[in-house]
Amino acid sequence: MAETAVKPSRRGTVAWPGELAARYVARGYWEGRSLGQHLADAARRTPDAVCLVDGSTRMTYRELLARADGAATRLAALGLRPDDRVVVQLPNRWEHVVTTVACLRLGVLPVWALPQHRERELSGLVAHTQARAVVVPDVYRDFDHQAMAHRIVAESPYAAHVVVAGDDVRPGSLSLAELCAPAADPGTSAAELDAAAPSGDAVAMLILSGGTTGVPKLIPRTHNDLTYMVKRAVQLCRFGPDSRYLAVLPLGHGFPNTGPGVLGTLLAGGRVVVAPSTTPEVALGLIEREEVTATSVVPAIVQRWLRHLEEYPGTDVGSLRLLQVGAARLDPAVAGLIGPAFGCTLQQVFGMAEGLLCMTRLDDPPEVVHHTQGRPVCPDDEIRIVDERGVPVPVGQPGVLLTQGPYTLRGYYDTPEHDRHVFVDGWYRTGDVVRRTPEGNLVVVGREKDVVNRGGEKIHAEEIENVARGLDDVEQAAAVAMPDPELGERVCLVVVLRPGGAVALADVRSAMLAAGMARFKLPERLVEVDELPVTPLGKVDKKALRAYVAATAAAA
Ligand code: OOB
Repeated sequence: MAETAVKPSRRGTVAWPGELAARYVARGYWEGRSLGQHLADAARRTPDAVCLVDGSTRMTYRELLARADGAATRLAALGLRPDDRVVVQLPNRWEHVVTTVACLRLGVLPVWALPQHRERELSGLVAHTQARAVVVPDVYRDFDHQAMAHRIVAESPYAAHVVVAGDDVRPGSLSLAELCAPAADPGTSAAELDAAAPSGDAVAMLILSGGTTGVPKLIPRTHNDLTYMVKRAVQLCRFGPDSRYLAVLPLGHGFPNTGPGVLGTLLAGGRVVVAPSTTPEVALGLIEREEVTATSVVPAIVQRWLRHLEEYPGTDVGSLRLLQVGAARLDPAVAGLIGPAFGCTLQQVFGMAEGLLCMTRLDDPPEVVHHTQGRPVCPDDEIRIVDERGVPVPVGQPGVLLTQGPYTLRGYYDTPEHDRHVFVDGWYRTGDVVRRTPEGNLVVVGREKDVVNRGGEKIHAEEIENVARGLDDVEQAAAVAMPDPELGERVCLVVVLRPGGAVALADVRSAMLAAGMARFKLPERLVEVDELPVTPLGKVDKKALRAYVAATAAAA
C-alpha cells in the first residue's frame, strides 16, 4: 500500500528503517495494537480486581476503564482528536493514571510534566507540543498551578482548556473530577473507543528528555515500542495479578510508569498503590498497610529509607519482594545493604526516557546486582561502546554508549537540527560513558553530556548558564555537578566576574526563579575563578572544572 501522506500521528517523528521494523514485527516485539487496547484487555480480564489505590480511593479494573473511557469520550467532546497533545502536570494521585489511560485509549498524546516545573518549563512544553489542553492541580505545595496554567494557555494559539484537579476549580477551568467520572454508558463508550483505537505504529506519548534547553526535547514513543518495553519489563520483573506496585517516584517520570511501573502493573492485572510522598513515614507505611510487593526508587530515596529502617527496626516491609533502584548511580556499598535490610531482591535499573532499558535479572548473583546496572531487556537492543573517534573500545574499557533497538527513538520530536548531533547512522548516542563486563552487563562510569543528575532529576547545565550570563557582573558561567553524599550530585555554578563585579549565589537563584524555572535546578554553591579551563578545542573543560569543584569542596 503506497503511503500518500505522512500520517498525522507521525508528524515530527522519525520512523525506524523498514528492514528493522520488519524484524521487530517478525520477532513479535511489535504487536500492531495500541497500548490503550492492551490496557482495556487487561481490565476486562479481571474487572472486579482492585487496580488502583490512592488514600481512601480504591478502584477496580471495571471502574478504571469506565473512568478512562468517560474521560476519553469527554475529551473528544471538547474537540480533542487523535494525535492532539495534552500536557499533564499532576502530583502522584489516581487522576494521573486515569488521565494517562484515557489519552492512550483516545489516541491523544499525554505529555507528562513534573509538579516542580514552573512557567518557563511548562510554557515551553505547551508551545513546542502545540498542546490543546493543560491538566494541573488547583494549588499544590503552596503554588497556584491553576493561575499559571491560565497564563500559559492565554499565550498559546493552540491551547484552549485548563483542566484542574482539586476542589478549587475556578471559572474558565474544567474539573478533572468531572472529566474522569465513569462513562454514562461504559459499554457504548468502550465499543466506540475500541473501534477507533490508534494503530500500533502511531505515537502514544511524548516523554520529556532528562534536561531541557531552550526548546524542550521530547521523545515520541509509539504504542508498539512502549507496549513491548513495558511487557518485557513485566516479564523480567515477574509481575502478575498478585503484584502490588507502589508508585512513589513522581509520575511525571518514565521509570515509575513504564519500567514496568504503573502501566506494567495494570497490564499484568496487578494493583497500583499511589504514594503522595517519598518520605519513609508515608512510603514505608503504605508498603506495610497495602502489602506492597514491588517499588522503584532512586538511590537518594533508598538511602533515606535504609536510615529509617535502622532507626525503627519494627517497620514491617515483609511484603516487599522487589526493590528497583535506578535513574542515578547506586553506590555498591549501599547496594549491599538493601537486600538484608528490606528482605527483598534488589534490581538495578539503568534506563532513559529515550528507550533503552537495562536491568539486572532477579536471579543474578550479588556481584552483578551490586556492581553493575544490568543488561538490555531485549535481545535486539544493539549496543556500541566507542571512544572519542567513534571507534569501538575493547570489552571492559569505558566508552560512550550508542544504541538502537525496537523501543529506542530514532529522532526527537520535531527537532531535526538537534538530531544531527545526537544520532549516528540512526543509532542514539546516549551521552553516558559505560563499560561492558565480560558477561555483558553494563557499568555506568561517567557522562559526556552536559547534565547534572541531582538525585535522579536531570538538569541541563546550559539552562542555568544562560540565566547566570544574563547577570550584569557575570562574564562567564559554567554549571557543573559537585558530589553529594545525599543526592549523588548537586549543581555548582562557576563564574568569572567582570572587573570590579560581584555576584552572590542568591542573585543567581533569584534570577532563575524570576525567569520561571523549577526550584530543583537552582545551583547550591557558587565558585568564583579568574578564568575557566578550556579543552584543546576551545570548549569549557567541564571535566577539569568538576574535579576542581570536588577538590575545593573537600578542602572546605
Ligand atoms: C531514567 O531516565 P531519564 O531519561 O530521566 O535519565 C536517563 C539518564 C541516563 O542517560 C543516565 O545518564 C542516567 O539517567 N541514569 C543512570 C542510571 N539510570 C539512569 N545513571 C547511573 N545509574 C543508573 N542506574 O533515569 C530512567 C528511565 C527509565 C528507567 C530507569 C531510569
